[in-house]
Amino acid sequence: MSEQIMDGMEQMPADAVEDVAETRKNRPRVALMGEFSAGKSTLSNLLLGRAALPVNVTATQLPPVWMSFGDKPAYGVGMDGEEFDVDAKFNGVSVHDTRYIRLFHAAKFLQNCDLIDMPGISDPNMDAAVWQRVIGEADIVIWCSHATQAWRQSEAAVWSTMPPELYHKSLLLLTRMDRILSERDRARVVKRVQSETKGLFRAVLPVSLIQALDSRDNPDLWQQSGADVLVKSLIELTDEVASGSIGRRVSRMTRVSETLARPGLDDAIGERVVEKAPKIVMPTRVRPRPLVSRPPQRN
Ligand SMILES: Nc1nc2c(ncn2[C@@H]2O[C@H](COP(=O)(O)OP(=O)(O)O)[C@@H](O)[C@H]2O)c(=O)[nH]1
Ligand SMILES: [Mg+2]
Repeated sequence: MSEQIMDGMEQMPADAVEDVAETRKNRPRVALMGEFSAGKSTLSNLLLGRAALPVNVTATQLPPVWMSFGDKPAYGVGMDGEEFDVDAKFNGVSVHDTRYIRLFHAAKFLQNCDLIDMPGISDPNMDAAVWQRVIGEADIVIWCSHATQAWRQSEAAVWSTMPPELYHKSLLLLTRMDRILSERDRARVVKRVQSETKGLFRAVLPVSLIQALDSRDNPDLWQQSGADVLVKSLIELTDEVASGSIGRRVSRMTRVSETLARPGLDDAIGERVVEKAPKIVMPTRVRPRPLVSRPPQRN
């Protein structure tokens, strides 16, 4: 099973790309959110099976990066809806004048859903409007939180401003679990966060993204990293959203008129979706798995 999933995260042969890109245009959109350096870009790279995004960007924050299946060149969309070319490293692209970057990869994982890598929520230089204007386009949120200081007040405060319809469709990832050395402490942090976020997420999932990146060819280590449960939960969730068994994006109808009025915006944003009444789905309980202990890292 893990092998199948890992296989599903490889790249596609070039001749198949166009067909697939055309067949399922309206994929569920998964926004990756959390504080700066919580592992959002590392998670995107893990899911895409390649270093699509720079990690640890310290000097300048990137605007939201919206990734879809395909092989078109990347481009930026300005605040006025105008599209412009960007280079592979997004040089000169600023969070202040770019609404989002569109990025395409023929990664099999992107057949399930689009991913939107969001700027960190805690950067004092970043206006909350940057992520607020994109969140209305998301169906699902994966919130990344450092396990060593998980679910800070600042995170809880931002999450409380999100539409409650997102709660049962969103996952809380405790990243950097490798930094917590004893199994007892890892279990404790998961339990604490589960109780503090009751009803706010579908599941709390502990993961070490670094371990997952290192263990793509080793099913046992892959499972111990937490990535196996994470990828399965995510595929289950995107399937439910895609099949309509749980509702799609909440503020969609209001935003459609807004976005249609703007010339030059990406087609995918202006598309019209018939809203379905959301069905209540009970949170899936996923038991945290013990992670492999690593020797303390010196740095
Ligand atoms: N030890 C450890 N480091 C991680 C983990 N996930 C991410 N990192 C590191 O944390 C830093 C910030 O990650 P990044 O993905 O850029 O965070 P972002 O700001 O949320 O996009 C990078 O140096 C990553 O290698 C993890 O699970 N364990
Ligand atoms: Mg990042």
